[in-house]
Amino acid sequence: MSEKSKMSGNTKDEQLEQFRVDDEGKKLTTNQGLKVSEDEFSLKAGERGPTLMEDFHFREKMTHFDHERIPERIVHARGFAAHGEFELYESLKEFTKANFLQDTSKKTSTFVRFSTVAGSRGSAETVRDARGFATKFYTEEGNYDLVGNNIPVFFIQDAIKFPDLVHALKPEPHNEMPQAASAHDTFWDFVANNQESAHMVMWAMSDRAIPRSFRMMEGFGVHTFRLVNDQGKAHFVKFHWKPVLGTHSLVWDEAQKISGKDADFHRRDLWESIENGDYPEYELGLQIIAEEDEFNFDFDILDPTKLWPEEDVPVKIVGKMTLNRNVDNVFAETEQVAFHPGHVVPGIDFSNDPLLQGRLFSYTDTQLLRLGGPNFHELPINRPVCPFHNNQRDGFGRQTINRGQVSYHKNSLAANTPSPATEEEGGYVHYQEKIEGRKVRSRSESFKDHFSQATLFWNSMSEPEKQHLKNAFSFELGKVKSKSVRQQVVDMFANVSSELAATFAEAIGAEPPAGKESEVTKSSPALSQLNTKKNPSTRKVGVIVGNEMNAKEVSAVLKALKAKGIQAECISDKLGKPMAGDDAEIEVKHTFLTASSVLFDAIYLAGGSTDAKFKKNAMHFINEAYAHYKPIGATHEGALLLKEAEIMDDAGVVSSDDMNDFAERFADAIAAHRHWDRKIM
Ligand code: HDD
Repeated sequence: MSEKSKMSGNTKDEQLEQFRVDDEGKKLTTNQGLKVSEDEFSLKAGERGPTLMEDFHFREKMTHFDHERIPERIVHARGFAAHGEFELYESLKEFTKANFLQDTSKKTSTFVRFSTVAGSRGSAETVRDARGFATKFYTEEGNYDLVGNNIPVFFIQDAIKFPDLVHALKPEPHNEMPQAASAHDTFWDFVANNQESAHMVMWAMSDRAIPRSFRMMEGFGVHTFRLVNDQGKAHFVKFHWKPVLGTHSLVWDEAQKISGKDADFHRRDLWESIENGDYPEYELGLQIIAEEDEFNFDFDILDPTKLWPEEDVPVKIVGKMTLNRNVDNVFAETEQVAFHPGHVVPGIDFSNDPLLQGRLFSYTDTQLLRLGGPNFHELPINRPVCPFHNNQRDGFGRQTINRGQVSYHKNSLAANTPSPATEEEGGYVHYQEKIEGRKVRSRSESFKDHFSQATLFWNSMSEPEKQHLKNAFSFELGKVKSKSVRQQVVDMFANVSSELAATFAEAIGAEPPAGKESEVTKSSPALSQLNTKKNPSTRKVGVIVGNEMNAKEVSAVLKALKAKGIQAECISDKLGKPMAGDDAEIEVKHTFLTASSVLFDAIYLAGGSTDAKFKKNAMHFINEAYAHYKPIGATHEGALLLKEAEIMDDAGVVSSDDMNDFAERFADAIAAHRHWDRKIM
């Protein structure tokens, strides 16, 4: 293991260390430890003769290779993960007895896997989709998994519909198209015929579904859970992760282009940030509702298609997670990690949300297939950092060597051990909720309002965000071939907003929607990304440099940007150092062929001499960045290009002869993320 990857005091990291192996500098052996003398040629009867069965090395090497793949996750197949630590700001003793939420001096190791939902393991990452945000806390009382998404609500209300939802969303079965996209008939047919999906569809069509980075998206536990304190008192809770950098998105045209230019855009961003020491941080937030207030809302708090508006139930920020180490091996860690919403610790309990209840079955079931048997908890990444003892034995890949003759409970031969722990000893006791009812297959009346919060979401959007929603619906339904499905969706979303439905109806040639305007006028400002934190830190600027540029002054600008955490990478017509004298800090990392404006947050035209071809390439960068509302800066001869593009005084376009003034104003423009106030259709 490299020195860098050691995290002192991180209990999970210390445990993983026992399993790490460095092969570099070692002799090649078989899996039995036998040193191998030849690895290029199989054993043959004569140089030109047939290969022999007795070539055990060939057989072992080939057999292992033949079995290297495991089934990909049925959903969330495409994911990327990192290790981290969670620290608590204040004790939550009042609400929960969970050990890792008591003591502010204690750090808990975590492992987070981010993912898209629909695409296969090799699909592009900037597609329109929800993102998984699954966190494993390795606590002293066992693993606690918060298996959430970056969208706070879900498409359906009952887990029994999950296979239908996923069948409709995934590529269509007859031709396996389209990959990692909801823009097709079966998904929208499902939506129109399962109208509880309305609220989440609004989120999925919004900018939230095309995040700029895993580091800049929120996470939500979605369901209502319970916190239980040491007095046995319970509160309802919703979990939030709030990114310290704020919540930011791509624009659709950019997201599509990135899918081609860099299918690994999000994992690269996460990986590089951690390698650079720009550790992603997320604050943990709780919304808490007293049990007595369960029925004081105009929605059912057990309904997973509903959020709790932050203005009504404030988010209490209680701690922070920092992701500070990349994995050593993607398969061993990211691929083999097994999350489960049912992995809880004392002090955290479930609610009767029917979606959550079904999830409690599905996750173990899927791991049995995916990870090949019941011993997946023994894989290094899944092992708790506390000891575990029970009477479970055997099965594929068993690693633990349980000693002794007893593997049953109750017994006398081992003094009835391992024995259940009392509550005082840390034994998990389920919250004793009183339940009365008839066995029924039905939806509660209180789950039947599908549109109010979809309208709340619409009402909360800024004008640019509303425009993006209109465009997204027009795009997605424009790809739907069935006229009937298109019309059904128009009529459905007329219940959310007639303005929205009328706009996309026109774009897709559907009849204007029938139906009346929603009566919901409430909005929740917390839902708009325009109100998020604005921070220039870790933003990436593409610096276009020509020959004989003023390297000294440009270096000063880059230094000033760096001081604000902004990263600059130079682009030109060839790699190396531009003919700029001897300033070592200007090094061209990308050419016009290998870079693209869509891979940067902002473009800086740093001047220097240019020929016609160079100018054409630079103009392409400028026009594209402009169309994606990105900050554009220019100094020296770069300002001439701005003039030529006729965008000199436009929103988010900065130029100056004074380098200090320029760096300040350009950094502000970068912090703003996007400049919507441009005349772009
Ligand atoms: Fe799920 C994976 C999140 C509903 C069944 N889910 C999975 C992952 C995340 C979520 C983040 C990837 C974990 C990882 O990185 O390994 N799922 C959610 C959220 C839901 C949700 C936030 C709604 C609130 N899921 C849901 C339902 C079911 C499932 C209703 C089935 C009843 N989910 C699965 C699964 C997966 C999974 C099939 C696939 C791989 C895995 O579990 O480990 O069992």
